[in-house]
Amino acid sequence: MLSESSSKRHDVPTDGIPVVYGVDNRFALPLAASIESALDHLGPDERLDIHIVDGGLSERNRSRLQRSFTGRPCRLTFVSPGRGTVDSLKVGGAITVATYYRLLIPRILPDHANAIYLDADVIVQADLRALWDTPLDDYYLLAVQDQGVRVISGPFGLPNYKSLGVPEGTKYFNAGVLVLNLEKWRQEHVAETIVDYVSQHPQHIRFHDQDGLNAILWRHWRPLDPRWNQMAQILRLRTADESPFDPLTFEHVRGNPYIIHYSSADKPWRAGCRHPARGLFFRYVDRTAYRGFRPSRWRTRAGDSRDFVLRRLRRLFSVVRRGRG
Ligand SMILES: [Mn+2]
Repeated sequence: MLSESSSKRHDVPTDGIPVVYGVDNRFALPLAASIESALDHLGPDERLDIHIVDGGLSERNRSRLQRSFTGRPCRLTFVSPGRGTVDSLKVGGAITVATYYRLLIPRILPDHANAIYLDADVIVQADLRALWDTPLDDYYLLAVQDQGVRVISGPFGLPNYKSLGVPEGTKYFNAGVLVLNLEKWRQEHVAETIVDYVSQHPQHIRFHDQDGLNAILWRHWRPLDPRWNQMAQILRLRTADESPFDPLTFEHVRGNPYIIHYSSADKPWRAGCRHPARGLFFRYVDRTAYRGFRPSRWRTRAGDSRDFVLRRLRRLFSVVRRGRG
């Protein structure tokens, strides 16, 4: 039996498969590489309808992105995050406010039943149509089990898992690649619930909205084929036993990923990156308007200020809480 949401999903793509990214200005270049990689693997009759939640792209970066994909089978729409639903969400380190843009997607795409969300630090190596066609049924989202944290009750999981009623051994998912059931999110006010959780439990938050997503949706997501989100953490393991996967799956995820997620702090666009797929990243960069870019030490430091992030966050999310009804 086909559920309502999964049958509707196939009707949407007159504009293409909806894919949402959330970025600030520092992620313009990886975003270009990510889109290029997705188009490179898209089937001949497919299109991508790309929505970029724009948390401060410069005019120059917006036009470079447009220029990179003019005449390609995609449409780029820049969306302002507008006013959010919280007044204080925790950020820090290299994490930017853009991580929370995932939670705005149900509102940003009010007419869509479903959408794909991708972090800008991913390179796609398969046709996104296959991800799009994975049935959602009544789940709130599809995701891949995290290859670092692994379980909610484990180290770096949710320290308060017991009070949340989460059983030992419950999988923790990574939020870098998601298929979202937007209808259910809107019906059940999932974004608002997560925002409330994150703002009420700052002491338990280590991975930002991803912790909130896991705390609220631990019973309501379905695992994807883990090849859809190869995390940097799995590349450091020696055997399948150290991973969440059986030996065959372990080899598939490592050797034949559908999406490569530069999920550690070791990013190809920063100096000194040692990720084995850093070369692939620049192959895609060189097919966009950013061609020729290579990181230098000087560039890596620019704009990494936590104060900057906090300022943006406050501005973005402060007003709407009051306006919530
Ligand atoms: Mn990421």
